[in-house]
Amino acid sequence: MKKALITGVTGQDGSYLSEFLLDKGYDVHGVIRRSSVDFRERIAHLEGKEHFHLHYGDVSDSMSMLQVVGNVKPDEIYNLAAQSHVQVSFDVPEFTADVDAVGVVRILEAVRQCDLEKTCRIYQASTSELYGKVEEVPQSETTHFHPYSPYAVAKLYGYWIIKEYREAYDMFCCSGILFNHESERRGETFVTRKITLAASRIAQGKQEKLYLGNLSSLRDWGYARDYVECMWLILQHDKPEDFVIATGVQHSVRDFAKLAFHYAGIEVEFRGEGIDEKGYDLATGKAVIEVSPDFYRPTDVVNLLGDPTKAKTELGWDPSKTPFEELVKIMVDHDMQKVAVERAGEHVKQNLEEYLEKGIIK
Ligand code: NAP
Ligand code: F7E
Repeated sequence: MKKALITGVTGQDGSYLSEFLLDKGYDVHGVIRRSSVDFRERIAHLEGKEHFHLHYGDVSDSMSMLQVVGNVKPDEIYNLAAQSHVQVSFDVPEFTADVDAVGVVRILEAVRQCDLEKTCRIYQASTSELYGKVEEVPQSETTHFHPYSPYAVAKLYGYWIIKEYREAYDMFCCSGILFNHESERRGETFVTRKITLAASRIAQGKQEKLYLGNLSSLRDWGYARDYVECMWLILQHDKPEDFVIATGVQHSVRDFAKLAFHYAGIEVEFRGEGIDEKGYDLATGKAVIEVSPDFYRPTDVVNLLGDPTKAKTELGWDPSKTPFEELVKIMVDHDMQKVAVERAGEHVKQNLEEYLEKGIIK
């Protein structure tokens, strides 16, 4: 039975990758950080399974990484741990560098110190943010990098240190240069999930308006569940190489919002420009989407489109498994249900309080 160690196991990708590897018959080990909140929502359904194990550790703590790697002796490591929010990286640049850049070399060194460098394969979660202020469209494995945020600069170190250890020590370590991938498990402050949750709340009368930043920003959005398969394929390849993982299809934040609101039952039309642009509900005439400069970034990456040809031809991965429209629908359907359940819960609570007050139930 192969052993995989996943850092960032509690995140969006970590949870899907755990499910994928368990299905493949792996013994899966995840690294978790101590938190004041015990409930790990995305992996709660896996905890207690026979081949799913959790270890305390932190990629900013060399000793803990050395201990986990030494105890587990994994065949494969997937380094998904990161401070992954680009806008937040402007607020916590030093922490982002420690985790997203130096964290990578801590793992590589832990593997070497444990004498596993000839047997353990390592996947590094690299990112399309490396292309930043893009120098060509679409972006492929040969496109120049131009990182454009503290997050991207930190990830650039991660990318190069992986390449360095591959060449210096002949280690099987690779980067997947992943373009944005989303899902119903996406963090709620990333733009797609922020939109699908808000559309669901507005449609069910729980929110008035959604405030967004740059509506014209272009992204190549895929489904996270499909992308974890490619992480695994990269480590099964006969030689260690880096791969772009993307769909090859591009949409704006505005397109995403229009479609998400449509699936939530609200037809939106955008009017105006820049900070004055608004999305109007065609049925009521009310503005349901407005622009707020609070969500503008000091530098923003605005034109990402990946070329997945290499992953398609060399790994046999299918970049068009879940088209954009289906991805948006999956997310909206999930969030419409989540909001409906929350509303039902509030209703039950209200009734219960009323009955207690009136002495109908004790
Ligand atoms: P995510 O949901 O934000 O998950 C990040 C994970 O990293 C969480 O499990 C988090 O743990 C963990 N983590 C953060 N700091 C850590 C530390 N110091 N030590 C150990 N674990 C730590 O991110 P994601 O969307 O799943 O992305 C996974 C990886 O792919 C990240 O490296 C991200 O930068 C990269 N990436 C993502 C995308 C995308 O579109 N999703 C695209 C390209 C690359 P807690 O739960 O304890 O916070
Ligand atoms: O922003 C614009 C924003 O925060 C996408 C991470 O997983 O993917 C992710 O980073 C775009 C940007 O993702 C809002 O300015 C407009 O241009 O959803 P996001 P990201 O920055 O692309 C990459 C590949 C990663 O590696 C990262 O880990 O949308 N935008 N209005 C907004 N963004 C947010 N968050 N909130 C808004 O209100």
